[in-house]
Amino acid sequence: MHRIAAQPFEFPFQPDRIALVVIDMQRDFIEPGGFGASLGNDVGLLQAILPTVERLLHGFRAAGLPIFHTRECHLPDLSDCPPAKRLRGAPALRIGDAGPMGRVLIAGQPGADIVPALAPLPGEVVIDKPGKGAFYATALGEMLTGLGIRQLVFAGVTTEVCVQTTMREANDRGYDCLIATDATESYFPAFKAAAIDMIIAQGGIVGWAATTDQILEALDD
Ligand code: TIU
Repeated sequence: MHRIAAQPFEFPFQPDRIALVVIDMQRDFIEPGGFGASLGNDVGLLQAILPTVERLLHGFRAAGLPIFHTRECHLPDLSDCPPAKRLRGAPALRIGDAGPMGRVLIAGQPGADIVPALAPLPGEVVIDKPGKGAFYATALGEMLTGLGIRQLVFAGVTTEVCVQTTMREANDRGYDCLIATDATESYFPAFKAAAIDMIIAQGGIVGWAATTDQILEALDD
């Protein structure tokens, strides 16, 4: 049995059953002028994890393990965007509005693309999702089942919104879930810390947490 040093205890790593899920590393969340900035957030905080996510991607690629990328985005006619999501609050730009990176959070627009440094390679799956969770209204669950995947390593943004929502969805579906603590980030450092604390509390009520180095060390073995 392979193991990854993790919190709250070692993660029982099964190399033939594990995949990496990189959540929403999109220009709309990470670059100025996108959705994240329109909500009043400092996107600079998120840019800091790009090299770490890249290292994690390289580790999974070198080990020949499956990689899934997600993008939060909507159809151009907004038919998959509930008014409750689009109209809430008073952002500088709403979903679907024209901004400096095209229409905000719309599939096919420059802002919805994954940042160039983390661009998916051929053979890696890209899941477009209308919700915060990657299982809701997508084929992710069926694809993972088809590949026999039972364990998921999570990276991406933001920790307490799309990463945590997806991790909770996966946990309820029976996956062993591990979050890479230095390959995820929030616009709110306290929320990132709290989300990770919540995941590993109560004997790993949602899953495990480990650093990228701890995960890569196990992949190297
Ligand atoms: N991807 C994701 O986390 N979507 C968000 O809207 N996050 C915020 O923190 N706003």
